[in-house]
Amino acid sequence: MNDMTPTKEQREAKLEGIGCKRKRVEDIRFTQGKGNYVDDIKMPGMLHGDFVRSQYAHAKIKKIDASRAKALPGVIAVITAEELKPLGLHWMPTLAGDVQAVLADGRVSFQNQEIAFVIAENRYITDDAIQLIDVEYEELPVIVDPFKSMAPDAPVLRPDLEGKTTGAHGPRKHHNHIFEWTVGDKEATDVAFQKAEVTIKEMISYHRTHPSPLETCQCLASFDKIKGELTVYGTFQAPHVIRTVASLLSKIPEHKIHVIAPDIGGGFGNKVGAYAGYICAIVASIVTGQPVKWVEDRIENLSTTSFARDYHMTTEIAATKDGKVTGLRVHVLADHGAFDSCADPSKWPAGFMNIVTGSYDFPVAHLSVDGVYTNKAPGGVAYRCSFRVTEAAYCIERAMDILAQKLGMDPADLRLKNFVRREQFPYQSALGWEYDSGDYHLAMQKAMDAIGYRELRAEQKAKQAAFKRGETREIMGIGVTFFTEIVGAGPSKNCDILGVAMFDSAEIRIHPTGSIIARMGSKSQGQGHETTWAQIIATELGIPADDIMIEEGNTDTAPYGLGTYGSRSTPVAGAAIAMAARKIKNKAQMIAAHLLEVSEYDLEWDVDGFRVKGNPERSKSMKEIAWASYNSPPPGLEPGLEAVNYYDPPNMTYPFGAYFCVMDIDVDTGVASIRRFYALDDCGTRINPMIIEGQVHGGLTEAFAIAMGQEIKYDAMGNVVGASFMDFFLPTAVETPKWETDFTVTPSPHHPIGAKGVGESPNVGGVPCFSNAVNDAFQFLGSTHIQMPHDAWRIWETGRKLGA
Ligand code: PCD
Repeated sequence: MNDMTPTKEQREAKLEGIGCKRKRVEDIRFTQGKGNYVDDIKMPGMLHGDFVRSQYAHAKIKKIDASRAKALPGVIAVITAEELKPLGLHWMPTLAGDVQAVLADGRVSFQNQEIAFVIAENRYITDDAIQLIDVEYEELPVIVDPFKSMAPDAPVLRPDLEGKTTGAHGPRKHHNHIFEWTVGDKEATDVAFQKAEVTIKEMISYHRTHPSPLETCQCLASFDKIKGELTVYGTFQAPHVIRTVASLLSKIPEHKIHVIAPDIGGGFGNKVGAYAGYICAIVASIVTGQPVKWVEDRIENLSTTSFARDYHMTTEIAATKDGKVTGLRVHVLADHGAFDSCADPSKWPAGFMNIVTGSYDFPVAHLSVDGVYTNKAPGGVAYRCSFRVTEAAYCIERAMDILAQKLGMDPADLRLKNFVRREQFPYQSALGWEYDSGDYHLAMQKAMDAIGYRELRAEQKAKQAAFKRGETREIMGIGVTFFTEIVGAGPSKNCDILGVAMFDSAEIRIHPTGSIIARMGSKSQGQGHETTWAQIIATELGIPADDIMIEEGNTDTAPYGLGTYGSRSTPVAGAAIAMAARKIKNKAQMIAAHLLEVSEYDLEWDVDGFRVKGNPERSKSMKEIAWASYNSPPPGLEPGLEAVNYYDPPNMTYPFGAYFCVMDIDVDTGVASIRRFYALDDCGTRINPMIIEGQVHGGLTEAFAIAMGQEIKYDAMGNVVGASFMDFFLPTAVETPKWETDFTVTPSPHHPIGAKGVGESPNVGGVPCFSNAVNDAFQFLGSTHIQMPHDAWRIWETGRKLGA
């Protein structure tokens, strides 16, 4: 060794492995407009398809006359339910065990429902042809209010289910009822409420909203009649699942279907499900023998392909006078729209809503959820959330504030008093989950110190007094939130999609010169997997991240995976990478031992290779081992250096965080300004701190949008109002507050590198934090709960109602 010999730290730094703020490698193409999205793909002879959609929310279809459209030059075909019937494709199964009309079968049940698919030479002709199709309707009574859906005389919204007293998730109580799902100990919870010194009860609604990725949902289907092979490019968060579903529905053997998800411009849960557009494009390509592209526009996206939330949560907490929680009871009325096409693991009709006990040590709890049909778009996607976790977090975090108010206690102190304590982990929750790890008190204390919590409360008190004296028209809110998430679906015993267990996978192949290609079952929509997955391999195998190429999204080459949503990639696919790398490392150790002529047990790992214990001068780097694996493997050992791992996680991971929002509200204009927003996240081992920060910024911006304005509304006739960016609140750089981020690190004990997911956390924790800030501001004027979204109009109205 001499001065030129790099130190261990220098060698480690060169790898750009776990913990490094490595710049995002994919951004080189994204920032130069060189990404390759579905709509960039053009094929010879490609046709375009688009939908005729319903003007009405509920109507019988008496007649569809496409003759004028078919006469238009350039129009190739018009497909309606009648054409799909002989193929058995006019209805499709949903992920939630229901069925959904692909094209309206004699009736429409929500506005903008797909009625006919027009195929033409280009998009312009398709759009002109749509105008020429005459649909004759007979209007039917409409239900938009889920609370009216189960009235005895409510119109039947699903005649196809008439007389069916059981659905996919058990008995149905009414013709518009979908399922009832209950968890927890009802009797013990009732007893806790009977004995309670203090109780609260509030109906907490989480309004209907919708993800809004930059790129809408789209696909390009191409059927090769000679080979009998189907190729589908699409904006798929779960490409393999799409391949399996396409094979089951079309009867085309799965090996003859090639599903490719190229670059994706944001997913946010919107691109998990299977939509009518995919089926129609595939059928159209089979029928015409030409490639057919379908691209949604913005209004179609916001009004049809999968809403989120629409949960109405009647929430009760039982507690002692000094603020110890003793029971939680929640009933949810879930508005699923016209079909139950929630994208949840099969056994979970309300997703992971039973994480609703949150970060608190509730001895008993009970949750019941009733799903109902209405005349709204179907969906129920996890918009930046792990299957209803954000609803659960909103519910408990609002309710804890309401309890604090009733007890006259500080909301942060109430939380500190009821947190699951560090020594209780792994913690068994009253509703059945085993939280893997956490240190809530540490995180909360760090956050309170950082924001200067007690001083802020003093300032707020002074402001309130000044307001009451009429000296100011500004009030101040402090939003406090402490959330626990559940991400990484999921152990196969708990979670499957249409019978496919929710594991994930990685395949790593080292080339002779020591560079790597790794292929994954996950699929980035912007998260930065090409950057971070390489970092995990770099640390595990001692090969620089820059020498590692990550490939996702091509079902012909990638190992089978369940895709990317519910922040599951790091907990599941991320674990598969580490495990595959460790298989390779074991083999590499055998090769190194052979090359160094020592026993494997005499070797130790040192950053980027193996050394002989006690004789550090003798070593073999991974690069040398890679070369040797191809030309001089030990006798009896097969050449090459590669491995595949399918990882079935033993448990989910439970990231958590403490969020604080300081908000100033002008009661005369209803304008709320965010003075500070502080987010502390704990996602265990941090792979790339810069990417995590970006994830938190993005998620907080979406949380801000949802809490402060974003909403999909319907009028009494079932017209969807606000499904365009004119009305749907999408914050730009102008509205977006400045974010302060922070962290603690509590590794997951069961994950190979100790990492938990993080992508959704800021949305899960952010929404209640903004809402708690608004509510906190108005509390001193006698308000207990104000429904979201908190746009300026509603805030102004609240002030007026309270006589401010
Ligand atoms: N990380 C790190 N570390 C840790 C964790 C994590 O570093 N510890 C990172 C990773 O690697 C990546 C990210 O971060 O890169 C994320 O992750 P996660 O959490 O695992 O997740 P994922 O699975 O990957 O993804 C998913 C998510 C979701 S779910 C959503 S909505 C969203 C988020 O993601 N989306 C998006 N984010 C994002 N971003 C972007 N850019 N875009 C998009 O789209 Mo769902 O359910 O679907 O609703």
